[in-house]
This record gives sequence, C-alpha cells and structure tokens, in this order.
Amino acid sequence: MPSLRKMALAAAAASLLGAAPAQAETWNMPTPYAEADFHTINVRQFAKDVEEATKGELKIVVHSAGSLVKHPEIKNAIRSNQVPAGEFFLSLLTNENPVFGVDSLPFLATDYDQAWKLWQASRPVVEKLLEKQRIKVLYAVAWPPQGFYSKFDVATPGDLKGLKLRAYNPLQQKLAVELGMVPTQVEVPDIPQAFATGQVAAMMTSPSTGVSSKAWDFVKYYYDVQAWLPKNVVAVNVNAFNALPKASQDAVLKAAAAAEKRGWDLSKAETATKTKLLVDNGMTVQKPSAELKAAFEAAGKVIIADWTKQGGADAQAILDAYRK
Ligand code: PCA
Repeated sequence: MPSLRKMALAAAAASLLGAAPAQAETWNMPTPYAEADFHTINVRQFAKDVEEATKGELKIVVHSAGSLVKHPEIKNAIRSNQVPAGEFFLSLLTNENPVFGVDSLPFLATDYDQAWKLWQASRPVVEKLLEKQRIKVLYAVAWPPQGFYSKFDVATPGDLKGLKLRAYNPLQQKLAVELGMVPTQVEVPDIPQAFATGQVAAMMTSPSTGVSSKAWDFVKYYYDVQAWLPKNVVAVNVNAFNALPKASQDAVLKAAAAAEKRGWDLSKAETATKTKLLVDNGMTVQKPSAELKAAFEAAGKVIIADWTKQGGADAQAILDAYRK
C-alpha cells in the first residue's frame, strides 16, 4: 500500500475517532495606518493574543498602511470575504449611511467619556447596519480629539476663507465648505505629498496623525480645537467568523474586548504626549481664538442639523440614547 494512502486512511480513522487535529487557519488582515501608529500597535497585540489563545490554530497576519488593500477598499474587501478581517475608519462610510459618521459630528462628543458614551449609544445601530453586509464588528477605538493644522496663522474665521483643507470623510468636507474652505479627500500616507505639492494647506486631525506624518515639515500652526473623536473599527466577515471552531471564535471575541479597552487607554495616554511632540518639533501649538472657536461651533450646528435630517430614525435614536 502506498504510504500516502496509508496516511490518509490513518487520518480518516483518527477523524472518525474525533482525534483529528483542528485545521490551523491563517487570516490576512489589512489595516490603513502605519506600523508606529497606536491603532496598528493595538491590532498587532490583538493578533498575538488570538494566536496565543488558540495555540496557533488561528493566525492573523496584519498588513499595515494599506499595503495589502487600500484604505477606501478595506470595508468592501471584508464584505466580499476577499479578506476575512480588517480595520477601517468608520466615518469613511458616511455616504453609505449618515449613521456611520456620528462620531465625526463637530462638538457632539469632545472628550473620551463623551466619545465612549456615544459609541455605546451608536454601537447597536452600527452593528445592525454592518451585519446586513455580512460584517461583524469586533471593536472600535477612538482617535485623540481632532485639531486644526495650518500653514498660515488662523486668528479669525476670515483667515479660513479659500484655505485648501485635506479632508478624510464627507462630514469634514461639508464642514470645510461651511467655513469657506476648499476640501480635498486625502488618505494619511499621502498627506506629506499633498502639502508638498500645494494641493492642501491645512488639515483637521489628531496629534497622533500630526506626529506620524511629521506635520512640522509642512505646517507651522496647530490649534487644539478638540472638535470630535472619530473611530477606527476592526471587523470580520461573518462567514469567515462562523467557519471558525467555537473555541477560536471565543478567543477572537475575548481578544477583541481586551483590544477595545487597551486601545482607548492608549489613545487617551498619547493625546498629551503627541501634542507635546508637536511643540518639541517647533510648531506653534495654541487654543483657537474665541472667535475662531465660535465659527467652528456655528458650522458644526449646521452639520449636525443636516445629519439628523438625513439620518432619519436611526440617527435620532442614537442622539436620544446619547443624550439620555
Ligand atoms: N487620523 C486619521 C483619522 C483621524 C485621525 O486622527 C486621519 O487623519 O485620516
């Protein structure tokens, strides 16, 4: 008898006896941001936790900085099960459904406690909508509060007029227009190039992304506006998840809960350290003038009113749950 056949028979016999070793699984996981970014560090720890808890039966291979799938395609790649898991910026999906943009509404939730409360209020709706696309949310982590970076000193709302703003989601584009700026959608890896070529002269993002893109190379001013705390979501394809043995599913869920907590802690901790790095690298870091802040807030009110109208019952339910 050929030995291969013998082995196959032995494996079949073992499996009949229930002694077959479970099939080890490898998941490729695309993420949008750079290796040194705290979200990526957190995802890598999540992958490691899963591998350890499943004793190598589920191995998650993280591909950062859009290297496997470009950021705008990550959600659909999970949906089609082209990749079983991935990370993406939730509010990138605002045009699909306004609800996905709730964390990017200006001055609705401006600190970690409020952002967490908003996530609790919105999570059931976000999960329901993504579930329809066969996507299961594992966890979400907030970025530090968003501030305003500019090549030029912006003392008054008038200084914003005509400024070219790098934007990262549709709500930010609207806010820009409301304030008289000109928005262009640019992904994080392309930020330095967009500034270098004069495509943009300002951006609204976290101290984290300011530091990771070395903002001091192309802008001088940072205004600590604390406008909102948008989130990244880590998600899996429902079929891929359901195909895992129960023990692996449990390990994924447990590691995800730990990653969510760790991610929020990391985020909170680095708000101050990354803001200080902006100062250390020679940027002028300041609070926005009262006049500037008032203009941002007034524009924010317009955006929220618009969003509430477009988001319908789901949007209203989130706001009600959040304000309760
Ligand atoms: N950094 C990401 C999303 C929010 C943030 O702070 C970006 O700028 O695209």
